[in-house]
Amino acid sequence: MRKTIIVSNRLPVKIAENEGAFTATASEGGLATGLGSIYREGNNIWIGWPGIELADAEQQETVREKLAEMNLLPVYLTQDEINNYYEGFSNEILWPVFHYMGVYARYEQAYWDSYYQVNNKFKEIILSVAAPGDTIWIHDYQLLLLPGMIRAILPEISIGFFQHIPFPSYELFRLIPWRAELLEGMLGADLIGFHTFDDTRHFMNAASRILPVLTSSNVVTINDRFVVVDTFPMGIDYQRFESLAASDKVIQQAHGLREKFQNIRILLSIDRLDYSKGILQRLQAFELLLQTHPEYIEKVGFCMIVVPSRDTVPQYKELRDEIDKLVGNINARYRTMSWNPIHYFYRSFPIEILSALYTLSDICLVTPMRDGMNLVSKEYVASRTNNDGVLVLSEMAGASKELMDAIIVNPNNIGAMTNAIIEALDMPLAEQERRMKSMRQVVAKFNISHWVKLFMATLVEVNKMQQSMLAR
Ligand code: GDG
Repeated sequence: MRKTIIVSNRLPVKIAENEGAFTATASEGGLATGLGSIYREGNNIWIGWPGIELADAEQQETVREKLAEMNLLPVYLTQDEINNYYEGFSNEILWPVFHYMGVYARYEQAYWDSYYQVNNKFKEIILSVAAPGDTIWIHDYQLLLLPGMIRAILPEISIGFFQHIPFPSYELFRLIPWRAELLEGMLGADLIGFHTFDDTRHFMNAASRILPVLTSSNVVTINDRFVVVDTFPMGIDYQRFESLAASDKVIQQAHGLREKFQNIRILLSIDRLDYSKGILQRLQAFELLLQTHPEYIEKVGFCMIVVPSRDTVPQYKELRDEIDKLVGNINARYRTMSWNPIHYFYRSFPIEILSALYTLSDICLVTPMRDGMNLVSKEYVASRTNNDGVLVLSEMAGASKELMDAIIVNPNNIGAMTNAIIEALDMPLAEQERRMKSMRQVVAKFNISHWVKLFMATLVEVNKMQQSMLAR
């Protein structure tokens, strides 16, 4: 029987160890939910790193068996591979360059060697289960070489690749010493997907300038094969956020939190700790609001959640220190005996609390310097079941191409962000409703299952076209 193999760096699972015994719990991210309809079916499977370092072969076997029950197959990584392939090449080269922060990149040969080896390790594990006729869907920037590596062994197999982060302009991408190898790796796929039309265009441009390939609109011809490159903006599990917002538990949570913020308009932001998310600039815009519009003192509260991430990488640690300092300064300067301007949390929360915050916040500030899509913006919209609330959204987030009824800002323009917050605070209810309703329609329609179906159906179409070309 033909099967579909999903591949990503990380498996959608959390493994915990307690006195030598292991438990595996499915994680609930949007991608995991969306792809659940695929990998849980029949003999389909999801391959990736389980997020735990296990050197002991017996322990690896125990966890492998547990994961097999969930249709998951682990790729175990050593500490050295985690350091060089994941934290090194993926997060210290590809992540900054693809987010237009080229100066942060560290082009270490050891990172590249490990990236190549780990992609090859993934290939070996895929080949241990893949058979002709199967479909392989590979996700994201940690595995750019993998489509090409599989294609070299199984020339006929169907491969889709989706990149969740931006693809930068050619002028940035060309900086990477291994740019040609990366493009050749990606072009092993039959279908390559990005969140936005700009990412797609940047990829086509880079391919045509760096490789001896032919490109026309959204097709790349390489070694007599053609590869389709197209735009698939990812959605969220709209139903889940809408029904969470309407659930008793969340309503109670929101009510309890609201009582602590009486007569205060709440601004919310939720991000992973990352320099791409524009956290410092957002704080500066909020500070400018308090400085230039003191009438908002004791009238607004900024609830800022930063989820710990990569904080062993020096730049992330520095960013965290800078956030701590700036929040401390603003709070010390503007707080009163009965009011605190910023409620800053450096930790993650259960989804019910996020949902309660989405439902009770008057304004959501999503102002990344660069973001592939940004799902928080869509989750906020899906949670606004009363159709009120205002989204302030960076034009550098992929989501801004769809959520055009947000207040769109350039996150480098601090004054404009402050003005956007004022516009949001002053926005009449009827205007809020008009905008929110229209955004809710978009997020409801183009949800995660629509995204999964569209990508898979396009892959089938591309394969049919390839076969009919071969038959000619
Ligand atoms: C990459 C791209 C692209 C956050 N805090 C908590 C929590 N979250 C959840 C949110 C949301 C997710 O994490 C974050 O998604 P984003 O899209 O905002 O950002 P990245 O993690 O950087 O994701 C991005 C995405 O891939 C998909 O293609 O949109 O551009 O960078 O779902 O709700 N969840 C829980 N507790 C928290 O404290 N439970």
